[in-house]
Amino acid sequence: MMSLSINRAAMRAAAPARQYAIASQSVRFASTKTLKDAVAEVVPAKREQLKKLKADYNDANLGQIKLENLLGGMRGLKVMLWEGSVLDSERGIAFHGKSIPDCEKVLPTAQDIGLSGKEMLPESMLWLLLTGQVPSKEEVKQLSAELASKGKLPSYAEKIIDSFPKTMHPMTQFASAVASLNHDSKFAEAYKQGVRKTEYWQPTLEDSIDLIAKLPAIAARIYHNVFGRGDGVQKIDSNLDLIGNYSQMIGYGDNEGMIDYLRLYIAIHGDHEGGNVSAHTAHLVGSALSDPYLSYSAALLGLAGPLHGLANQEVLGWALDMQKKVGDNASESDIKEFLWTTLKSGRVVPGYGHAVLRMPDPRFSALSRFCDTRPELKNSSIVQLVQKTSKVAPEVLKEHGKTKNPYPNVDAASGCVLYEYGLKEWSYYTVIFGISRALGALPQLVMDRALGLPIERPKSLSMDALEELLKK
Ligand code: FAM
Repeated sequence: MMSLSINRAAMRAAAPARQYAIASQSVRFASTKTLKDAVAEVVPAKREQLKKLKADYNDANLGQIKLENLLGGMRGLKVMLWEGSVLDSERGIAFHGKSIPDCEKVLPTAQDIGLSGKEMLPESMLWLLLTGQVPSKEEVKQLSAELASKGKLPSYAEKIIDSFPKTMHPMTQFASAVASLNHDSKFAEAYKQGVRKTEYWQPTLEDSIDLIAKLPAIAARIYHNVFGRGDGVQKIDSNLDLIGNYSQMIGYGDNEGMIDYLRLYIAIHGDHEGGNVSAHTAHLVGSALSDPYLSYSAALLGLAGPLHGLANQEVLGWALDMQKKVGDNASESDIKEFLWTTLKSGRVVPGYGHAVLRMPDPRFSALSRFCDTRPELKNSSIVQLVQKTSKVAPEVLKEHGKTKNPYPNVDAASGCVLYEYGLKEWSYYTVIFGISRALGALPQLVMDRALGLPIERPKSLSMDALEELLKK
């Protein structure tokens, strides 16, 4: 077991007055640091880095703002600080500098913590996103145990979820249930008690870990209530990882392929830098010092839009329509014709295009690689159709001439695997994305509080005001 002692000096610098003591109920293995210890070590260095950036470059120019930026959804404007990941249009996502293949090589897997499964664990990704460091196997095991110990829902939240009509979209239920947990927010309570600004990050981290731990149980309860699947109990096994438990709760505890797929899916959907709608929303709402439950609930509502997270639900419905039309073993020209029918009807091709990427999404490639390693997926007609479409669609979209990125994004692949494994209720797919996005959005909220970032408040202008300004 690795021996990593807590850096006491760093802890003191991070929280000089210790007015808010980090609750120490987390499970601890001898001489392995907890995630909270690791974050406490990182915070002073991050504060120092920000101080130096401000001192050296406060007046530096990061580019011009053109009218097209203002009218075009602020594409390309460098106006947000986001620590967990940076998205390069030609290389794709890097989590603290690590590409998905890099992460696949170094992040601990289920096997590494004594379970079966070869994919990286979301717990490992969470650790990386929060601290910038690759955790040891023991640290991940400990984090898994901590999440399991905090995974049970309070009974008031269960009652709230059970009161939702089955016909309410699962994402609306998800966001509402997450918001309800603010009833127990340690940040909100600490703020009420007058916690110091320098210590905000600590209860923010406590809430974030609590919330990440509870997302699977919320998601599973919604799945059971709406679709009648899973045993409806959301029992948590302290020996399982976050996704092992989630899979158990939704009735997939015996399906090794599905469990490992969910681990990969949830790890790589975790963060996609800060400007996407869900991540940006969490940051924006959090900047008003709304607690992590409220901030992440708002993020989920953004994720529920069809141009963002809901695209994974849209893709599956669209691919099944195509399958009905073109049958199994469809030819390229059948697929092309279907693509053109979609485009000519004025709809977007779901699962294609991206606001930043100008290449096939590496997350799509990672999920495709997973399919290639599993015979049950390799032989699936819907997986084959989706893969074939990914080869044909870029040419069609180029010819169509509108989208700046004709390549598949992550949503092109994610749903067909769930479908093949028997999770066929595609209006639920974005909920799974929603379990994942917390891994990136909440760590940034912790950093926002640690760095003392201000409330977000850009300047807006009316068209009259713009005309007046531009005519000058
Ligand atoms: N099919 C047809 N047209 C598309 C298209 C697609 N897949 N992607 C973009 N376009 C159109 C777009 O609607 C726009 O048309 P107008 O000029 O008529 O408004 C034009 O091409 C230029 O758009 P862009 O600059 O290339 O893309 P944006 O940055 O405006 O939008 C997306 C990015 C992702 C919203 C857009 O590509 C899209 O609607 N894709 C389909 C939905 C989807 O898959 N979303 C999921 C994105 C995913 F990564 C995620 O967030 N989970």
